[in-house]
Amino acid sequence: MTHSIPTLLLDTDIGPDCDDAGAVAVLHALADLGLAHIAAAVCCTPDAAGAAALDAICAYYGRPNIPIGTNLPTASHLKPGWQKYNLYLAAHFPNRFQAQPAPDAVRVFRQALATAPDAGVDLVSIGWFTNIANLMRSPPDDISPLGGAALMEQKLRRIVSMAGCFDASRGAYNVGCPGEGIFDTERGEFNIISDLPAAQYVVQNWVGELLFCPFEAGAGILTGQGLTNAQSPVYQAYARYTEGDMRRSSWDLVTVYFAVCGERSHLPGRAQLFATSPPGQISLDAQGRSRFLPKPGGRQRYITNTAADAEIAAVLEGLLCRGDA
Ligand SMILES: [Ca+2]
Repeated sequence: MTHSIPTLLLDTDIGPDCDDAGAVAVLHALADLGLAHIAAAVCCTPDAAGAAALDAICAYYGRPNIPIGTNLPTASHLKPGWQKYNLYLAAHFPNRFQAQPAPDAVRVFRQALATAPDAGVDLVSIGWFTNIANLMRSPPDDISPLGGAALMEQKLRRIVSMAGCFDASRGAYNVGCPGEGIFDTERGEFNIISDLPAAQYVVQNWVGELLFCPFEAGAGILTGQGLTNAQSPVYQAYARYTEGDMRRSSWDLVTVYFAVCGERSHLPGRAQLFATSPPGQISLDAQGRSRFLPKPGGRQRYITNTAADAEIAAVLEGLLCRGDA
C-alpha cells in the first residue's frame, strides 16, 4: 500500500510542559522512519527561550535548518515554572537563536504555506491557538497575495490540535506546574484557556477540517522513563521538568503521532490505537470548556483511545527514545 507522507507544520508551547519536547522527538523519529516531513515549526508562547529550545531539539536530531519562528516575545504572560527546561536547552545546546531572536511565527507559517502544494500540508498544534488565529487574520503581504484564512484554505489539509476535553469525569486542565490543579472540572483545558479568544476564533472561523486530540487521550499515557542519554536535550527536558521522575503524560506525543499515523499503529500488525468521532461541531464556553455536538457534514471531530494506555505508551516510548542512543 502506498500513501503520501504527511507534510507538517508544528505549533508548540514548548516550555510549560516537557511533553512538547517529547512530541518533537517523536516527530523527528517518524521523519527518520520516512513517515513524515517537517516543513516548519513555531513556538506560540512569548518566551524567547521557546524557539531556541525547539531549534536545539531539531538540530540534535539532525535537522538544524527547519524554518522556525515564534510568537513575538513580550514580558507578560510567562508564569513561574514555565521555563524549567527551555532556558537550559537554549543555553546549552546549539541553536540559531542564542544571539538573535527567531522570526515571526506568522511569517514562517505563511512562507511554508505559500510554497506548499494545494491541500498539501497538515498543521499540528500542541500549544495554544495564538499563532493560528494570528495566521488566519494575517493580511496579504510580500509572501502571498492571499490573506491568511484564504491561504490556509488553499494549502492546509487539516488542523490536528491537542486541545479540549470531552470526558467530563476526567476534568480538563492539563497544566503540570506544582500546586496547580491537574483535574479541575471547572476550567477549560490548558491550551484553550491559555488564549481563549484565539481558540474561540479558530474553532468558530476555520472552515476546514479540525481534529482535537483531547486531554483524556493523553492524560493516562505515561512516557519518558526510557530516556537515558544525559547528552540529549529531550532527556534534559524530562529530567528537569519531572525533577528526575522521568514520567509524564503524553498529550502532545499522542497528537503528533495521530497526525502522522492516524488511528492505527505504524508498527507491523498495525493495531488500532485510536478512534475518531463522527463529524460534528466543537464549541467553547466562556470558561473555555469544550463541548461536541455530532452533526452530519460537520468538519470537526475528536479522537478517543481504543487500546490500553500501556499499549499506546509502548508505541510512543519507542519513538521518543529512538534517537536517544
Ligand atoms: Ca504543549
